[in-house]
Amino acid sequence: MITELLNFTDAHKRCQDEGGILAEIPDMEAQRAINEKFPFYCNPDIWIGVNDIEEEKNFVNMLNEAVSYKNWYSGEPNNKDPKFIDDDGDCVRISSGVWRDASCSNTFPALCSQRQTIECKCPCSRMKNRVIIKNEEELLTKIDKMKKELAVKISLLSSSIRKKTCAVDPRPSASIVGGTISVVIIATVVGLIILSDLTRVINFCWKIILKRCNRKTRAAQKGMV
Ligand SMILES: [Ca+2]
Ligand SMILES: [Ca+2]
Repeated sequence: MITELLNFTDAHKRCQDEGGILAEIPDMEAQRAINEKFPFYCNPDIWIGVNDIEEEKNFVNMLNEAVSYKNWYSGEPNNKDPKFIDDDGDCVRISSGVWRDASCSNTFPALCSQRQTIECKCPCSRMKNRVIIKNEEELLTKIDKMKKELAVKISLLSSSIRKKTCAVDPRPSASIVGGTISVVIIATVVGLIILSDLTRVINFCWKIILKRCNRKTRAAQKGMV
């Protein structure tokens, strides 16, 4: 709701500034709700998003669509505004809970809706601050500037972050440390495997030695006999 007294055009612009448009009343239920929220004995008339500016008696909403629900006061629309005799009545206001066509130059509060406008059917919040650069040189300068702003200083990254980001680590210490750690890990694993089987290896060798000793002993005994 725009409470400031504005003419029809300015009221619509203000609604657009708020992200909407001058509101259309879709049905009787909505009209009743509005009349309850803004009782006529407390408020002046209110602009709504209905007009016949383009074609007389062809009342449309702010998207230039035909208006299905209408709530005219008896005798309206008459293309007249008692306060502006010389002007046409091409813009619609709620007055005492019903509609009157009135001069668009008149000033009233306005009822806005959040419906998007024809000029901005895409997400308005994103398009609102867009900057269009048509000059190629200016565009390239802007891209270079953004690159510098977004560039990451690789030298400040830790080695783990470098690996995650696939950034090359040019530091000699990184490759030396990495190589040393790899060798230590491999040596440790191999050592553990050997240690775990060492007892079996010793027993196996000891059995072979004993067998050979026994054979030699038996051969010697046979020779003596
Ligand atoms: Ca009219
Ligand atoms: Ca009228």
